[in-house]
Amino acid sequence: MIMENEKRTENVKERISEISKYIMENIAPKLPDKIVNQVKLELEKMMEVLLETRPPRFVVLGRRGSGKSSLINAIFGSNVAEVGSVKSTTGIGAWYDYKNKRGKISILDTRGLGEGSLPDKKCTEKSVKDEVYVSIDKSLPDVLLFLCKAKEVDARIDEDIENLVEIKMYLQNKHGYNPPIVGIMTQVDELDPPDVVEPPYRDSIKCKNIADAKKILSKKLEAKFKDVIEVIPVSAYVRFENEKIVYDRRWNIDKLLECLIERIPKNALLELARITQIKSVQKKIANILIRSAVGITGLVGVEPIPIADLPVITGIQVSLIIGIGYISGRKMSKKSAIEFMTSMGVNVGAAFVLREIARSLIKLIPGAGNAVSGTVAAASTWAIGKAAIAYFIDKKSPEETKKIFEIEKRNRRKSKDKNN
Ligand SMILES: Nc1nc2c(ncn2[C@@H]2O[C@H](COP(=O)(O)OP(=O)(O)OP(=O)(O)O)[C@@H](O)[C@H]2O)c(=O)[nH]1
Ligand SMILES: [Mg+2]
Repeated sequence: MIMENEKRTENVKERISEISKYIMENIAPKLPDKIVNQVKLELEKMMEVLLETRPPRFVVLGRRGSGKSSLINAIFGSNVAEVGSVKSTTGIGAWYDYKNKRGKISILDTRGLGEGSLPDKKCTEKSVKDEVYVSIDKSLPDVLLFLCKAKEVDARIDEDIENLVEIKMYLQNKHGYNPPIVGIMTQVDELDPPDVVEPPYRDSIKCKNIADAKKILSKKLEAKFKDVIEVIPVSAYVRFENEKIVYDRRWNIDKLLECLIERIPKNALLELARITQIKSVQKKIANILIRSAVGITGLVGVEPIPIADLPVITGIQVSLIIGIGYISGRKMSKKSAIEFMTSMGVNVGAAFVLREIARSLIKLIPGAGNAVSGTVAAASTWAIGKAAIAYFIDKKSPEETKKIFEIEKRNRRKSKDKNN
C-alpha cells in the first residue's frame, strides 16, 4: 500500500511539477498576469487533491452500541472495525487508523463518556477525556461526528451533547479552530413500522418517522450550536462473511459521504474517495479534478496554443486520468494513463518528454496554422475526464467509453460555441 501510494504520488508529482514549470517558463510570459494567477490557482488545487494527500480525521461521539464501528464498515464497504464487541477498548481516546488496501481513515473514538459504562475498568471517564485532548492537540479533526440511534433521539442524550460542547470549546479556546459538526442518526431501519426494514424507505409511515426523529435530534443539536448542523439519517447494517458482503442494509451512506466531502479539506478527499466504493462520491471528487484541469487547459489557451505547448495539455490530461484512475482504486502509472488516451484516439506522442518532443514536432510540422484554441483543448480535457469516469468508476467497456468521449467532446464544444 505504501509503495503504491508513493509510486502514485511520484507519478503525478513528477507530471504536475514538470507541467507547472513548463507553464511558468514558456507559456506564462505570453499570457496576461490575471490569467497566469488563475492558472496557478487551479494547478495548486489539483496538487492539493492529488499530492498532499492524508487520511480524513473524524472525532466520533456516540453511546456504546450507537453504531460507530458499523458506520466505519459501511463507509469502507469492508470489515475493518469490530462490531458489537462487548469489551473492546480499541481506539478509545486516541487516534486510531481504520484501513484496508485502498486507504485509511483516522478516528478518535470518545465512546462511553458520560454514560458510566466505559468498556474497561482501566479507563475512567477522566482518563479518556484527558487522552482525547492530548490526541486532539496532536492532530486536529476535520469534522466532529455525533452519532445517535434513531430510536434514542428522545432519550437521555443531553450528557453526550454536553461532551460535544466541551470538545468543541476546547478546540476553539486552545486551537482557535471551529470544525463542523455532522449529526448522524443511526439505525433508522429499526424505526416503526417494524416490517419495513429494507431500504429504500418509501413507506410513508417510515418516512414520517425518520423525518420526525431527525427533527428532534436537529433541534437538540441546534439548541447548543449556532453553526448550521446537518443531521443525516442512515442505516449502516452490513453483514460480512469471509470479507465478502452477504447482506447489505445500507441506506443514505452515500448522502453522508457527500456531506462529509463538502466539509473536509481538499487534501483528504482522495483518500475518502478511494476508500469508499460509492460511485456518486467518487464521481463528485473526480469532477472537482476535471473542473481544475479544464480550467487550466482553457486558460492556457486564451491565446491560440502553439503546437510546441501542446504537451502541457497532454500532461494535464495525463495527471487527470491518473487521478481519476486512482480514485477508483486502480494502480495508475503514466503509461496506463497514456494507454487510456490512445484508446480514446487522442494523439499523445508528445506526452513523454515535454520540450524535446515538442521541438521535434515543430520541425516536423513547420509553418503557420499549427495551433489549437483554448476552447478545443478544454473540450478535450473535459471529455477525457468524463471518459475516465465512465471507464474507471462506472466500469464501462472501452467501446462505450470511446462513445462517451466523442459525445462529451462534441457537446462541450457546441455549448461553448453557443456561449461565445
Ligand atoms: N439494525 C441495525 N443494527 C445496527 C446498525 N448499525 C449497527 N447495528 C447493530 O448495533 C450493534 C452495535 O453496533 P456497533 O457498530 O458495534 O456499535 P458501536 O457504537 O461501535 O459500539 P461500541 O464500540 O461498543 O461503543 C451491533 O449489534 C450492530 O450490528 C443499523 O444501522 N441497523
Ligand atoms: Mg465499536
